[in-house]
Amino acid sequence: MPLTLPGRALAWSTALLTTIALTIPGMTATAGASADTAVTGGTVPGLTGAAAVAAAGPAADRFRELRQSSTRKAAVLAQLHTSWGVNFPNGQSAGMRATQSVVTGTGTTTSGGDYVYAPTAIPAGGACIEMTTAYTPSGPKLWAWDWCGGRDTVGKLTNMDSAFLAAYTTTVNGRPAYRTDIHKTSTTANTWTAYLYNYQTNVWDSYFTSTGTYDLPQFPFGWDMFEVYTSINPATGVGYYCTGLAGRAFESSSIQVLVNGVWTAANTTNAPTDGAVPSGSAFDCPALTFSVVHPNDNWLDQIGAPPSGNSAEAEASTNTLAGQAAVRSSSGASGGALVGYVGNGTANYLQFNGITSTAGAHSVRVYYASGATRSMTISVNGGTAISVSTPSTGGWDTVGSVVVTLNLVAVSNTIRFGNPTGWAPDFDRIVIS
Ligand SMILES: [Ca+2]
Repeated sequence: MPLTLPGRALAWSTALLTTIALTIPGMTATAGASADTAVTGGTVPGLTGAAAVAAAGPAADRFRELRQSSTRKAAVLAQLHTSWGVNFPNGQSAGMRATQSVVTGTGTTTSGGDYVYAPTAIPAGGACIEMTTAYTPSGPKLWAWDWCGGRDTVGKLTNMDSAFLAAYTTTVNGRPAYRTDIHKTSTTANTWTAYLYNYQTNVWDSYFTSTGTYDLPQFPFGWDMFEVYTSINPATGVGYYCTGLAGRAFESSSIQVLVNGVWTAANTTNAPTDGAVPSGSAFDCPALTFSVVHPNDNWLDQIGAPPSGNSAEAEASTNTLAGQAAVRSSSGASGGALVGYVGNGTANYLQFNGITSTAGAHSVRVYYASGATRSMTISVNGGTAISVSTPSTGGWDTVGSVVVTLNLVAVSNTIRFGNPTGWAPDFDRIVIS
């Protein structure tokens, strides 16, 4: 199983920066506090029963077979099935919430028999419902999988069309995302209900309810993960999905678990990762990178570079490292390196040079590692510097990020990072959208 973590938002306004969205633990980006108020509104539209099963088609058959090894067919065994994320050990929690990214636009239909289930999540404690974001040959779908009572099928399915996106998603870390809540709703029976937050009415709408005996005792934990079912395209040498979903990101953020009746941020105890961060090659997609944005309530998986993003490494030789600023190796960093010793005086700074852009406000994600909460200043093209807080990422080799909005010019820009009064975090890279 995989991992996930979300982001939060801060409002910020200067001539240079207009907004800041932190991808640090604990905050809910745009949903705000109201998203965590357990108010039940209406019911999310969708197909149920035979209609849901029919709409899922082969994607449902594959999904079922992935979990039931005894019934796997030759076609399934011939393909790679793997996953990674966080898991929720039984006894640590009994419910989960997460903000799950949605891939939109063209290129969301898989080919070559591939299926991507990401994020897909089920709480600990014998939960009956797994909420799955599925990319299939017939398009993207959201479904509630019913894992109880021997039914083991898709219980409800919603096509992620424009109406769904308008009501049930908001922009989190630059991409659409829905927020789901799955928890036990009967104290006398094993009854679970899944909810989605409705951003038009600002209440939780119910999605699906299931009850009965949990059918997967071989998995004594829940999960929130990136899962794929793929085969290699002989023409490219990589999984079909790796090309079809190139540039796409899959993120789970603001993961919370229900601990003794209280919603708590997922952490390394109640939501450990499924082992070390894997390589993309292990998923038949060398361009696929996995990262824990924050342990362990935010994970982010990215296939190649974002299509509109302009990524620049802090350690690039074209940058200016002034004063004590220096490159250091870090296995968890993009390119295997970070730039440290920035700040603690104006002489020690990191400046990105020649950042190409169109004129106007751009969202810029700054990736950094910091074992402590620090801050950084940012100055574009020699302009007035603004200060941005950089919360701890949990370790000096653990990369997290913040998003700032910078006003850039055409065509070439300098972006300088520093801190005149204290040490800044160690910088990994920036991505301009
Ligand atoms: Ca780097």
